[in-house]
Amino acid sequence: MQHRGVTVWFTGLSGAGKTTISGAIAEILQQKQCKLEILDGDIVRENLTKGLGFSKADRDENIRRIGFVAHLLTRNGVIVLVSAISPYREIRQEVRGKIGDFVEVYVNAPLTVCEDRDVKGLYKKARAGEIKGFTGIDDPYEAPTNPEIECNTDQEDLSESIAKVMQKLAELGYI
Ligand code: GGZ
Ligand code: DAT
Repeated sequence: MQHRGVTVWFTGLSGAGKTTISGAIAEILQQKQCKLEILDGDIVRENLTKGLGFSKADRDENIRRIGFVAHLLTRNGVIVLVSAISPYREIRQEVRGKIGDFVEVYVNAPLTVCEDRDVKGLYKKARAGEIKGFTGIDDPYEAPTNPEIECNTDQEDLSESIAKVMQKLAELGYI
């Protein structure tokens, strides 16, 4: 399939569904022979941003580096799927401005739902005080004010979330 380069940026709380939705989108795009790359916070933090923690400065640096790589790929025609909590609005806006071809997906589920899911058991640890500065518990999350797409993963199933993203990418002329 012919397509343009774009960064699709999934932001939201831990456990909201960023990795699940972006992984499913990646599978669909791969089947269509699209050029794509996944930059997932978890993986990126093991190499590109290894050593960074979760202070505001470190999170912003994490996002800036991910944004830099996403920009390089995007301008070479790749569809880049980024999944990172990216809790601060200002740095998301900065990255958007640099990349240009940028589609923000707010993966939105209430904290209580994310906490019930507790995919990796980290909320339990955060509540027990074993992890400090956990997003949503004792660290902020600034929701996007005007995302291109919002997936309410507590109310819609995965196929609906996928459809929203695919439809918007088509509508914007990227695929
Ligand atoms: C938030 C944390 C923290 C703290 C470890 N706060 O569910 P996960 O495990 O896979 O997603 C979280 C991931 C967040 O990394 P990001 O690079 O996406 O964060 S940011 O965009 O804010 O830079 C979680 C785990 O790392 N994790 N400690 N204190 N999430
Ligand atoms: P994140 O990458 O945001 O930390 P995840 O993808 O690892 O989150 O976990 C999300 C969990 O929520 C996973 O167990 C699947 C579930 N889920 C339920 N409905 C969903 C939907 N519509 N979209 C994505 N995930 C959903």
